[in-house]
Amino acid sequence: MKKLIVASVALAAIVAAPAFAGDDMAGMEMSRPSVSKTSSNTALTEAEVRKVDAATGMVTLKHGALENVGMPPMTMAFKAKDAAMVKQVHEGDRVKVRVENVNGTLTIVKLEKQS
Ligand SMILES: [Cu+2]
Repeated sequence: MKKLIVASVALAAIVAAPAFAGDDMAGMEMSRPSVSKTSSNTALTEAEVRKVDAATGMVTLKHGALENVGMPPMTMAFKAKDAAMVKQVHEGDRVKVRVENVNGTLTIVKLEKQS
C-alpha cells in the first residue's frame, strides 16, 4: 500500500511538469466531431500558441480541427485580427480561437485565453 502511494506521488510529479502535453490530449478530445456543435459562425477551436510575432502580427498555433475553413488539426501561422490580440498571448498559452477566411487570408478573428 505504501509503495502504491509513493508511485502515485511520483506519477503526479511527472504529469505536472509537462503540463502542456496533458492539456494537449484534452484538446484533441475536444476536437472530435461528436463534441463540436453544428458548425455555426461562433464555434471556437482549441489551440496552443507556439509562436508570437508582434512585428508581423502572426501567431503560430497548434490548432484543432477548424471546420468552417475545412482544416484538420495542425500547426501553422495565422494572421491576428489586430495588434492587441498579438500582445495578449504568449508562447505556450492555451487558447480558443475562431479562424475565418478574411479576403483570402486565414485570420484569427476571436481569441480567448484558457486558464
Ligand atoms: Cu491549419
